[in-house]
Amino acid sequence: MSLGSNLGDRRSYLSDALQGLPDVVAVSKLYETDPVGGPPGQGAYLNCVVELRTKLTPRELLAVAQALESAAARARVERWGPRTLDVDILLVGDEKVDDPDLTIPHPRMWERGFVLVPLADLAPELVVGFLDSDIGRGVRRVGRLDGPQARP
Ligand code: A4P
Ligand code: MG
Repeated sequence: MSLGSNLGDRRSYLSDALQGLPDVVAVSKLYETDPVGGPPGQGAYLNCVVELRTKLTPRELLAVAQALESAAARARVERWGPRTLDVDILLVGDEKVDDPDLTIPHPRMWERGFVLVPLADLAPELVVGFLDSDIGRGVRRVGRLDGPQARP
């Protein structure tokens, strides 16, 4: 799963989301990233990617993601606009979901440095062929999130 925030205390929103995710086994480094899409002038994001070992279904994971976003008091004002917290499901094993409200793998993940660079921390084999020389542009490492840094 991918976590992003570009409003308010970004680091706290990500840390709280991490605490609220079940069955976490690994967390990428933390990155500050230039906004992709959305209105001009929005601030930089903090992004990271989290690996779960879970029996939850994709739909149960979506419910978890949306509950975490609500807890962060995220207002859905504008697509791709600034947000306190965005929680996206990137991949669930080899599963494919193509419903109106849920698409897995996340359809835009393969072109996004703010997803692929942190994903490469956890699963470099997944991003082989996608990490071209440009993909890391606008993606800067800024340390780690506080909290448990569990490893598989
Ligand atoms: N949805 C469908 N598939 C999924 C999935 N795999 N994971 C649906 C999570 N949600 C999924 O999302 C809209 C709907 O997508 C949800 O209700 C869910 O049913 P949203 O979070 O309400 O809206 P959004 O995030 O503004 O739109 P969208 O299309 O999800 O945007 P993206 O693609 O997630 O992009 N730039 C940087 N640097 N860092 C970022 O983190 N994030 C975005 C959001 C744009 N630019 C960014 C970043
Ligand atoms: Mg989203």
